[in-house]
Amino acid sequence: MARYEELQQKIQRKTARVGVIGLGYVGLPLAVETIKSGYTVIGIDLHGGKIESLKRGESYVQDISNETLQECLATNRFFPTTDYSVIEELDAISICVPTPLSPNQDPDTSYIINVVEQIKRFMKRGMLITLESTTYPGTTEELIQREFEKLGYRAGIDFFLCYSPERVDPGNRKYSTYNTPKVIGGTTERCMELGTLLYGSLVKTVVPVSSPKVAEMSKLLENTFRSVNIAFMNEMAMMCDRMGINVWEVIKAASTKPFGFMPFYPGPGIGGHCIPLDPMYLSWKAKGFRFHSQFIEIAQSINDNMPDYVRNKTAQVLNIYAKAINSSRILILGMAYKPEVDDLRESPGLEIYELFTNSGATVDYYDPYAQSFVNKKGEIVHSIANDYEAFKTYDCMVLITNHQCFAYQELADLGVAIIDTRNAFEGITNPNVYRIGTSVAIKQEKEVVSLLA
Ligand code: SAJ
Repeated sequence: MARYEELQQKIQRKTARVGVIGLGYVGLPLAVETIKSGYTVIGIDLHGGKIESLKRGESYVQDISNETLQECLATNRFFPTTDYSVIEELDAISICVPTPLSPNQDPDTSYIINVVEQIKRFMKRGMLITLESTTYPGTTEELIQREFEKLGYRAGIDFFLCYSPERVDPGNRKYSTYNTPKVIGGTTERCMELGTLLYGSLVKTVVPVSSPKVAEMSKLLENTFRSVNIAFMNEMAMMCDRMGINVWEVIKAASTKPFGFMPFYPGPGIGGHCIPLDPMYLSWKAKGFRFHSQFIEIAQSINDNMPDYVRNKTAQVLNIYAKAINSSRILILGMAYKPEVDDLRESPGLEIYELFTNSGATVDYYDPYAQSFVNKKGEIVHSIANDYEAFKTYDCMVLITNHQCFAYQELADLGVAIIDTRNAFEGITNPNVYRIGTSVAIKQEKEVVSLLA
C-alpha cells in the first residue's frame, strides 16, 4: 500500500501515532484535543521539568486543568517525553515551538530549525508534518521542505507537509483549540488532504487554503491588523488629549455604528507573545522583496511610544499636586500584558516601571496574577500585598492592567491621584482619576487644588 493510503487509513482508524513537539500554551491544548479524538499522542518538550510535571498530572498551562491532564494520562494514550528518538515511531507530527524575535527585532527561527534537525535524525518515510508556530510566509518551504528534500525525500510522496497557524487565545473562555476554525495549507494536494483529514478529526472547523504561504500570511494578517488598529487608537488618544476631547467617549459613540466600524482601545502599549512580534516577522520578510510596510513600522513606533506617553501623563498629573515623578512613590496596578492572565511577556508595564525608576521615583506594583519579574538591573521585583490602606501612602497609582478583581470605586475613594490607562474607572467620577486620552481639565485641576488647600 502506498504511503499516502497507509497514513490515510491510520488517520481514519485513529491508529496513527501523533507527536506534538513543544508543549506550551499551544502544544499542550493541541495534544489534549488529539488524545480526546482517540489518537495516541507522544508529547515532546525540551524542558524536563515540564515533562515531569505532565507525568505527575500537574498542568502549567492556564487553559488545561489538572483534571483534564489526569484524564489524558488515564487513557494510556499520552506519553510526555524529552526523547526525540520516539519520532521514529510516529505517523504525524505537529510542531508548536516558540518563534520569538532576536535582540535586534529579527525573526528567531532557531527553535524550528533545531526541531527540524531532530526530525531529520529519526523520521521515517510517509510521515505527516504540520508546522503551527507563527512565522513569516515561506518558512515551511524554506526551513522544512527543503531540508527533507536534501535527504532525498519528496514532498507529497515520501513525506507530507502542511502549515496550520495556531489560534490559541490564552484565558479565552469562549474559544478553545476545538472550536476555533483552523486554517491549513499543504505543500501538495495530497499533503493538504492528509492534513485536513487529521485536523478535521481534532477541531470543529478546518479551513483549507491553497498553500502553506497563504496560511502563514493569514496568521500574520490577523495580528498585524490588530497591531495597526491598536496603534491608530493610541494615536487618537494622544490627539484627543491634545485637543481636550475624551477619546473613550468618542470611541463609545463611534461604536454605536452597527456596520463599518470595529472598536479597538488605547492603552499603555502592547504586550504578549503575538501582537508585538508577528508584524515584525512580516515586515522583515517583505523587506527581502524590497517592500517596506509603512503601516507596520508606524504602528510599531506609536505602540512602542505609549509607555513614554504614560510617563509624561503621570508627570503632568503629579504636577497638579505640586509633585514630580522624581522622589515620588508610585504604585503600578496590574503588570500582566492583558487582564486575567499571568503572562508578563512584552508587557508595557515593565517598560513603564523602568521609565518611572529612571526618573527617580520609588516604584512598586500590585498584580494578583503576576507575582514577580526581573527588572533591568537583574533584581527580582515582587508584587506588594493587596492592601488598600497601604495604597494610600503612594503619591499616585498608575492602572496598567484592568483586572476584573480590582475594586475600582474603592481605589478611586482612596484620595490618591490615579492615572488610568485603560478607562477601567469608567462611570466613576472622581477628581483624583485621570484617564489617558483626555486632557487634564482645568476644572479638575481647581477641584484638586481646593482639595489640597
Ligand atoms: N490591546 C490594546 N488595545 C486593544 C486590544 C489590545 O491596547 O484594543 C493590547 C492588550 O492590552 C495587549 C496587546 O494589545 O497588551 C495584545 O492584546 P490582544 O488582545 O491582541 O491579546 P493577545 O496578545 O493574547 O492576542 C491573541 C492573539 N491570538 C493569536 O494570535 C492566536 C490575537 O490574534 C487574538 O485576536 C487575541 O489574542 C484576542 O482576541 O484575545
